[in-house]
Amino acid sequence: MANRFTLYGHQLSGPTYKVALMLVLSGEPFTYHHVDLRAGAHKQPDYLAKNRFGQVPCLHDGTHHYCQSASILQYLAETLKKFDGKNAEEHARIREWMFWDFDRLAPGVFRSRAYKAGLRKGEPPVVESFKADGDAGLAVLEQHLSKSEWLVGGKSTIADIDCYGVVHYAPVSFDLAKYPKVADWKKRFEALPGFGTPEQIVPGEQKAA
Ligand SMILES: N[C@@H](CCC(=O)N[C@@H](CS)C(=O)NCC(=O)O)C(=O)O
Repeated sequence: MANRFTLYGHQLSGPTYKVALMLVLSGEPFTYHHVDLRAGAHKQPDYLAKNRFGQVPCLHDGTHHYCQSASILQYLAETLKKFDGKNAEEHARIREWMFWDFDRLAPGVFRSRAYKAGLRKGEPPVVESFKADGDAGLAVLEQHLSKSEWLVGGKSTIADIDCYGVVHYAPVSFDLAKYPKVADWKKRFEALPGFGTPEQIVPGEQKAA
Protein backbone atom coordinates (compact mmCIF):
# COMPACT_ATOMS: atom_id res chain seq x y z
CA MET A 1 0.00 0.00 0.00
CA ALA A 2 1.26 3.49 -0.81
CA ASN A 3 2.44 5.63 2.07
CA ARG A 4 0.00 8.26 3.35
CA PHE A 5 2.70 10.95 3.46
CA THR A 6 5.03 12.27 0.77
CA LEU A 7 7.79 14.65 1.80
CA TYR A 8 9.33 17.02 -0.73
CA GLY A 9 12.65 18.31 0.50
CA HIS A 10 16.41 18.52 0.40
CA GLN A 11 18.87 16.61 2.57
CA LEU A 12 20.80 19.76 3.51
CA SER A 13 17.66 21.64 4.55
CA GLY A 14 17.08 22.03 8.30
CA PRO A 15 13.33 22.66 7.86
CA THR A 16 13.08 19.45 5.78
CA TYR A 17 14.90 17.60 8.58
CA LYS A 18 12.35 18.85 11.15
CA VAL A 19 9.44 17.34 9.21
CA ALA A 20 11.31 14.09 8.52
CA LEU A 21 12.10 13.87 12.25
CA MET A 22 8.43 14.26 13.15
CA LEU A 23 7.51 11.48 10.72
CA VAL A 24 10.14 8.99 11.87
CA LEU A 25 9.63 9.72 15.57
CA SER A 26 5.90 9.16 15.02
CA GLY A 27 6.60 5.87 13.25
CA GLU A 28 5.10 7.10 9.96
CA PRO A 29 6.74 5.75 6.80
CA PHE A 30 6.88 8.29 3.98
CA THR A 31 7.66 8.59 0.32
CA TYR A 32 10.37 11.12 -0.44
CA HIS A 33 10.89 13.48 -3.37
CA HIS A 34 14.23 15.22 -3.66
CA VAL A 35 13.74 18.83 -4.80
CA ASP A 36 16.81 19.94 -6.71
CA LEU A 37 17.25 23.45 -5.29
CA ARG A 38 20.46 24.01 -7.22
CA ALA A 39 18.61 23.39 -10.50
CA GLY A 40 15.76 25.69 -9.40
CA ALA A 41 13.17 22.90 -9.23
CA HIS A 42 11.48 24.72 -6.31
CA LYS A 43 10.63 27.68 -8.58
CA GLN A 44 9.03 25.61 -11.36
CA PRO A 45 5.24 25.79 -11.84
CA ASP A 46 4.66 22.15 -10.87
CA TYR A 47 6.38 22.69 -7.51
CA LEU A 48 4.87 26.15 -6.94
CA ALA A 49 1.46 24.50 -7.32
CA LYS A 50 2.38 22.45 -4.24
CA ASN A 51 4.11 25.19 -2.25
CA ARG A 52 3.29 28.77 -3.26
CA PHE A 53 6.40 30.02 -1.40
CA GLY A 54 8.79 28.05 -3.60
CA GLN A 55 10.66 26.49 -0.69
CA VAL A 56 11.26 23.09 0.85
CA PRO A 57 9.82 21.30 2.71
CA CYS A 58 6.34 20.47 1.48
CA LEU A 59 4.22 17.59 2.74
CA HIS A 60 1.43 15.79 0.92
CA ASP A 61 -0.91 13.83 3.14
CA GLY A 62 -2.86 12.05 0.44
CA THR A 63 -5.24 14.92 -0.24
CA HIS A 64 -3.53 18.27 0.37
CA HIS A 65 -0.08 19.82 0.21
CA TYR A 66 1.19 21.64 3.29
CA CYS A 67 4.16 23.97 3.64
CA GLN A 68 6.14 25.86 6.30
CA SER A 69 7.87 23.36 8.58
CA ALA A 70 6.43 24.71 11.86
CA SER A 71 2.92 24.63 10.46
CA ILE A 72 3.48 21.11 9.12
CA LEU A 73 4.66 19.98 12.56
CA GLN A 74 1.49 21.39 14.10
CA TYR A 75 -0.66 19.72 11.45
CA LEU A 76 1.01 16.37 12.07
CA ALA A 77 0.79 16.70 15.86
CA GLU A 78 -2.94 17.38 15.57
CA THR A 79 -3.72 14.63 13.09
CA LEU A 80 -1.39 11.94 14.47
CA LYS A 81 -2.00 12.95 18.09
CA LYS A 82 1.71 12.73 18.80
CA PHE A 83 4.21 15.21 20.26
CA ASP A 84 1.32 17.60 20.89
CA GLY A 85 0.52 19.76 23.90
CA LYS A 86 -2.28 18.60 26.15
CA ASN A 87 -4.28 21.81 26.52
CA ALA A 88 -4.66 25.33 25.12
CA GLU A 89 -1.92 26.71 27.32
CA GLU A 90 0.58 24.09 26.17
CA HIS A 91 -0.41 24.68 22.54
CA ALA A 92 0.32 28.37 23.02
CA ARG A 93 3.68 27.63 24.69
CA ILE A 94 4.60 25.33 21.77
CA ARG A 95 3.77 28.08 19.27
CA GLU A 96 5.85 30.53 21.29
CA TRP A 97 8.93 28.30 20.92
CA MET A 98 8.34 27.66 17.24
CA PHE A 99 7.82 31.32 16.35
CA TRP A 100 10.85 32.27 18.46
CA ASP A 101 12.94 29.56 16.83
CA PHE A 102 12.56 30.86 13.30
CA ASP A 103 12.90 34.46 14.47
CA ARG A 104 15.81 34.22 16.91
CA LEU A 105 17.52 30.83 16.92
CA ALA A 106 17.50 29.49 13.36
CA PRO A 107 18.96 32.55 11.56
CA GLY A 108 22.11 32.60 13.71
CA VAL A 109 22.66 28.83 13.67
CA PHE A 110 21.74 28.14 10.03
CA ARG A 111 23.61 31.17 8.66
CA SER A 112 26.72 30.38 10.72
CA ARG A 113 26.62 26.82 9.36
CA ALA A 114 26.26 28.12 5.79
CA TYR A 115 29.25 30.48 6.24
CA LYS A 116 31.34 27.68 7.74
CA ALA A 117 30.45 25.29 4.92
CA GLY A 118 31.22 27.95 2.30
CA LEU A 119 27.62 27.85 1.04
CA ARG A 120 27.38 31.61 1.68
CA LYS A 121 29.92 34.40 1.72
CA GLY A 122 29.77 37.30 4.15
CA GLU A 123 31.87 40.19 5.43
CA PRO A 124 33.39 39.40 8.87
CA PRO A 125 31.08 41.79 10.82
CA VAL A 126 28.02 40.13 9.26
CA VAL A 127 29.35 36.65 10.00
CA GLU A 128 30.08 37.72 13.60
CA SER A 129 26.64 39.21 13.99
CA PHE A 130 24.91 35.95 12.99
CA LYS A 131 27.26 34.08 15.33
CA ALA A 132 26.27 36.41 18.19
CA ASP A 133 22.57 35.84 17.38
CA GLY A 134 23.10 32.07 17.50
CA ASP A 135 24.87 32.33 20.86
CA ALA A 136 22.07 34.52 22.21
CA GLY A 137 19.48 31.94 21.09
CA LEU A 138 21.40 29.06 22.63
CA ALA A 139 21.67 31.02 25.89
CA VAL A 140 17.86 31.38 25.99
CA LEU A 141 17.49 27.61 25.51
CA GLU A 142 20.14 26.94 28.18
CA GLN A 143 18.27 29.07 30.68
CA HIS A 144 14.94 27.35 30.04
CA LEU A 145 16.40 23.84 29.99
CA SER A 146 18.05 24.40 33.36
CA LYS A 147 14.49 24.28 34.75
CA SER A 148 12.92 21.48 32.75
CA GLU A 149 13.87 18.45 30.66
CA TRP A 150 11.69 19.36 27.69
CA LEU A 151 10.60 22.72 26.33
CA VAL A 152 6.88 22.42 27.12
CA GLY A 153 5.22 20.26 29.77
CA GLY A 154 6.88 17.12 31.03
CA LYS A 155 7.38 15.35 27.70
CA SER A 156 8.83 15.90 24.26
CA THR A 157 6.62 17.90 21.89
CA ILE A 158 6.87 19.47 18.46
CA ALA A 159 8.52 22.45 20.22
CA ASP A 160 11.49 20.16 20.92
CA ILE A 161 11.43 18.74 17.38
CA ASP A 162 11.35 22.25 15.92
CA CYS A 163 14.24 23.57 18.03
CA TYR A 164 16.24 20.34 17.80
CA GLY A 165 16.07 20.64 14.00
CA VAL A 166 18.19 23.76 14.43
CA VAL A 167 20.39 22.82 17.40
CA HIS A 168 21.43 19.64 15.53
CA TYR A 169 23.53 21.88 13.25
CA ALA A 170 24.92 24.11 16.03
CA PRO A 171 28.12 22.12 16.75
CA VAL A 172 29.40 23.08 13.29
CA SER A 173 29.93 26.64 14.52
CA PHE A 174 29.12 26.77 18.25
CA ASP A 175 30.77 25.16 21.27
CA LEU A 176 27.96 23.29 23.01
CA ALA A 177 30.21 22.75 26.04
CA LYS A 178 29.23 26.35 26.86
CA TYR A 179 25.60 25.21 26.99
CA PRO A 180 25.59 22.00 29.09
CA LYS A 181 21.80 21.91 29.57
CA VAL A 182 21.29 22.23 25.83
CA ALA A 183 23.85 19.48 25.27
CA ASP A 184 22.00 17.21 27.75
CA TRP A 185 18.63 17.94 26.08
CA LYS A 186 20.19 17.24 22.68
CA LYS A 187 21.35 13.83 23.94
CA ARG A 188 17.90 13.14 25.46
CA PHE A 189 16.29 14.01 22.14
CA GLU A 190 18.69 11.77 20.21
CA ALA A 191 17.68 8.86 22.47
CA LEU A 192 14.01 9.08 21.38
CA PRO A 193 12.92 5.89 19.56
CA GLY A 194 13.20 6.28 15.80
CA PHE A 195 15.63 9.21 15.91
CA GLY A 196 17.96 9.63 12.96
CA THR A 197 20.42 12.19 11.64
CA PRO A 198 19.58 14.06 8.39
CA GLU A 199 21.85 11.66 6.50
CA GLN A 200 19.94 8.70 7.97
CA ILE A 201 16.36 9.89 7.49
CA VAL A 202 16.39 12.38 4.59
CA PRO A 203 17.49 10.63 1.42
CA GLY A 204 19.92 12.42 -0.87
CA GLU A 205 17.69 11.64 -3.81
CA GLN A 206 14.37 9.83 -4.35
CA LYS A 207 12.83 7.31 -1.97
CA ALA A 208 10.06 5.25 -3.46
CA ALA A 209 6.72 4.44 -1.83
N1 LIG B 1 10.05 29.01 7.00
C1 LIG B 1 10.28 27.95 6.04
C2 LIG B 1 11.71 28.09 5.53
C3 LIG B 1 12.03 27.06 4.48
C4 LIG B 1 13.37 27.35 3.84
O1 LIG B 1 14.06 28.34 4.15
N2 LIG B 1 13.75 26.47 2.93
C5 LIG B 1 14.95 26.68 2.16
C6 LIG B 1 15.86 25.46 2.22
S1 LIG B 1 16.44 25.23 3.87
C7 LIG B 1 14.58 26.90 0.71
O2 LIG B 1 13.68 26.26 0.20
N3 LIG B 1 15.31 27.82 0.08
C8 LIG B 1 15.08 28.15 -1.28
C9 LIG B 1 14.40 29.47 -1.43
O3 LIG B 1 13.95 30.05 -0.42
O4 LIG B 1 14.32 29.94 -2.55
C10 LIG B 1 10.04 26.60 6.69
O5 LIG B 1 10.28 26.47 7.88
O6 LIG B 1 9.56 25.67 6.00
